[in-house]
Amino acid sequence: MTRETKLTRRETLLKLIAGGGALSLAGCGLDARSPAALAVLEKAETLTRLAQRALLAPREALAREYRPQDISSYFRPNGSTAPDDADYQDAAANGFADWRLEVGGLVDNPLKLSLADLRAFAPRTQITRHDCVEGWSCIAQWKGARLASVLAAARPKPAARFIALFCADTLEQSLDGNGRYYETIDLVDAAHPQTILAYEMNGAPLPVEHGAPLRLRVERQLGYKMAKYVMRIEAIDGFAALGRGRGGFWEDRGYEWYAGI
Ligand SMILES: Nc1nc2c(c(=O)[nH]1)N[C@H]1C(S)=C(S)[C@@H](COP(=O)(O)O)O[C@H]1N2
Ligand SMILES: [Mo]
Repeated sequence: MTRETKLTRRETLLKLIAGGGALSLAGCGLDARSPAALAVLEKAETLTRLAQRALLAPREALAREYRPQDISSYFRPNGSTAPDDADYQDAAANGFADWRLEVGGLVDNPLKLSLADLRAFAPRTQITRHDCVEGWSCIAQWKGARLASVLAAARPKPAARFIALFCADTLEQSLDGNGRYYETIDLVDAAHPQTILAYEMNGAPLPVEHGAPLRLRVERQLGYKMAKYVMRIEAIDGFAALGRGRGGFWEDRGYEWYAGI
C-alpha cells in the first residue's frame, strides 16, 4: 500500500512535469499558491487535483488547526438544517437513542454503531476552518471518531476504493426524484488523521442544523463534502451507480468531485 502510494505520487509528479503543468508555473515565475497560479491550474479539474495532491499539499498534510479563541461566535448552517424525512424525524424523536450508523458495502465485518459505540473509539478533537464554495468560512471545534478507525473495525475488502456516506435529508427532489444527500471520498482522505465522524461541535452534542447526530469532517476539502445527518457508510469500488454517477449530491449538480482547498 505504502509503496503503491509513493509510486503513484511519483508518477503523478513526473506526468505533471512532463506535461508542462509544473513547468508553466515555474516558467511564468508564479508562486504556486498565488491566485494567478491557481487560475492556471484550474484550467482542468484533473490538473488541479493532481497539482494540489502532488505539489502544493501532499496528501498526508494536515489542514491548519486553530486556537479556542479563534472559534467563530456564529457558525452559519447551510443546506439542510432540519430534515423532515420520516426516518430522520423518528430517530430524532428520542434523542437518537435508537439511531445506528450502518457500516457496510465491501467490508468483511458490517457494523451497526450507536452513538455510545462511536464514542468508544479513541476520540479526535480539532479546531478547523470550514470553507463553503459559496464564499464564506467559519471556525469550530469538532470531536469525533476517526473514520479510519471505524473502517478498520469493519475490515474493508481489497476491492474497496471509495467510501460513500448516505445522509438522512432530502435536499431537493428535482433530479430523478432522488434528492437524498450523499457524498463519496477516496481511501486516502478516509485514512487522513483529521477525517472524523463528528458527534460534537464546540463541546456540545452536534446540533440538528449542523448534522446531528453525526457528520463527516474531511478538512482538506470544501464544505459540501462534509456530509451531515450520516446514516450509512459503504465501502465501494466506484460511484458510477450512485445518483447521477458523479460522486455526490452537489457533484451531480455540477460541482467538482475533488473539492480540495
Ligand atoms: N446531508 C447534508 N450534508 C451537507 C449539506 C446538506 O445540505 N445536507 N450541505 C453541505 C454544505 S454545502 C455545507 S457548506 C455544509 C454546511 O455545514 P453547516 O450546516 O454545519 O454549516 O454541509 C454540507 N453537508
Ligand atoms: Mo457549502
